[in-house]
Amino acid sequence: MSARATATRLQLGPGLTYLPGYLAPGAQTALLDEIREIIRAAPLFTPRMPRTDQPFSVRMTNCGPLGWVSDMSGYRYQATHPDTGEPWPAMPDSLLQAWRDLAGYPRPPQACLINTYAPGTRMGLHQDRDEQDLGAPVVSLSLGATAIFRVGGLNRRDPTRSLRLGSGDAFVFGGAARLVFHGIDRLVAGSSDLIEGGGRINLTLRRVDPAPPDGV
Ligand code: MD6
Ligand code: FE
Repeated sequence: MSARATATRLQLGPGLTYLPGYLAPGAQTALLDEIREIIRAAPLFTPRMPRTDQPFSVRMTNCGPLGWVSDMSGYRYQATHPDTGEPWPAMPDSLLQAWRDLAGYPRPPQACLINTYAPGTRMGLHQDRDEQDLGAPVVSLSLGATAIFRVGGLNRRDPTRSLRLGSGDAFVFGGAARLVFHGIDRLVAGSSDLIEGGGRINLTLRRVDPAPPDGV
């Protein structure tokens, strides 16, 4: 994947890095093809909120040794698809390369959560805190329609700011920002024709297992 190693890295705050246009158009198409292949092997599922059983509006799948799932029994990582019971497909080299380039962390990612958005879907304000290794960042890559991404602070009620995440943009949450609240308010209609129907895909690469005692 021809990621732009020289992409602009905007430091939005301690631990928050935004790389607009990190993936060149050809790299976006190549990655989208790889994601479609993964979805064929590990079909999209609709996660449900623990306790309330309310469905998410976003449909998901994963690749890598572990995948993030959510249902009545809670949020967790597991090695198999919740519907098919099969192991998740392998993480493509392009994603491992993006992690090496952006994470600044010596161990490889263990999970890539693939979130798919149709127009009209959103993702409520949340923290990513189901990983035991909070020393590793979360690396996000977006494809397709631009999303209005809201980023706040460590408390749900902290002030937030909004950012437009476009196709090919990368975002890294780490260090002091690893547990900030964030969410997707909406997609911007007509912003991209990479994905038919104005859809969007977001990939988040994560390290899950506890860090060894030496901190790496
Ligand atoms: C999304 N992203 O962009 C949702 N989480 O669709 C996330 O929830 C996210 O972008 C952790 C780190 C970066 C992210
Ligand atoms: Fe998140």
